[in-house]
Amino acid sequence: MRNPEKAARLTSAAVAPATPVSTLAEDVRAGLLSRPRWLPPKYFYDDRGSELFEAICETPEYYPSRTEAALLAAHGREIMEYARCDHMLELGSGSSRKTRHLLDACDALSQACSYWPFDVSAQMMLDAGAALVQDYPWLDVHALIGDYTGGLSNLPLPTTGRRLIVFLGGTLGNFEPGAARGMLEQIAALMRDDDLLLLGVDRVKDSAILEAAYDDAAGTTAAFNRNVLRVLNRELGGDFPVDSYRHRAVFDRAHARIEMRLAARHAHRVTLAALDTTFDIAADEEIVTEFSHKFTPQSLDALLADAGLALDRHFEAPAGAYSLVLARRRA
Ligand code: AVJ
Repeated sequence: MRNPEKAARLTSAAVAPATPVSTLAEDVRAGLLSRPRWLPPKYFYDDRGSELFEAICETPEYYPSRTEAALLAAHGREIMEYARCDHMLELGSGSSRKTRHLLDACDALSQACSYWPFDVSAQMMLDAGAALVQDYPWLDVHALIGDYTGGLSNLPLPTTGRRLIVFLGGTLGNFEPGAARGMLEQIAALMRDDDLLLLGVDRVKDSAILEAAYDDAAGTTAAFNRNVLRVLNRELGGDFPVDSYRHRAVFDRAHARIEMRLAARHAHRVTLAALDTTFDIAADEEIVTEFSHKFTPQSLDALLADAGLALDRHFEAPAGAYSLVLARRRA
């Protein structure tokens, strides 16, 4: 066990993108000038959006978060005993709430490790980190502030010690297949033979269950979806009539993905002052705001293999509703 007196057990560092990350203005111009029009889902997560997402996780319809948490609670000890990691890097760590199942397992196993959360929301990470070093006297937290879509090659990880890379929440599903493969290849590049990836992904299932999960009766997901227009209005001097958009969530079985869209109730013109551009939106025209890809054991295996990874352990929720997998680099 580490000496609790050890000085700075909570550190933070900014991580520069390895590849240029397009700006909000660039993404919005490209997306809204395309057909169909689209907006990247990462812009959902301003403070209001993050709150709404936490509220979505509490809705009866949105099962992925609680199902993943149950898998982590049930298998956390087995996973950490098997991984025996010295360093745990988590992509998109957010509140690190679910990660506590893994840290509790380390505690129970008297197996110390250091934790490297990597996320854009610095304050959320530092608040979570302060609570973690308080609750786990043996833990060091090194918060990495940045956008993991800008690449992982600049991460200041220790060169020695076993790594466990954690990517939870089904967030890999937001990437289109090519980008998902690219993300996994970047992760594989951080791994040596003894290192592991812990990945959480949602599974293909009945369309009604999937569509309900993305269109809850209370309208929380609808508010989350519309919130991206508030972000554009605030950040780009826009005049989107937010309430003139209907929320839609459709499961496209051919692409095995949920598509979230915003549909205009009537025709209108939108001006984004910061882009010095106007857009004429037709009645019932849609803006695609998120893809959430769902996997089968076969499609997950194939995606991992394409990225040079091999499935090692598979923890499945009842009825195959969700998958938590451990993968290692393919020999
Ligand atoms: C946090 C990205 C995994 O795609 O299921 C929840 C976000 N979108 N409800 C998902 C989300 C609509 C969520 N991820």
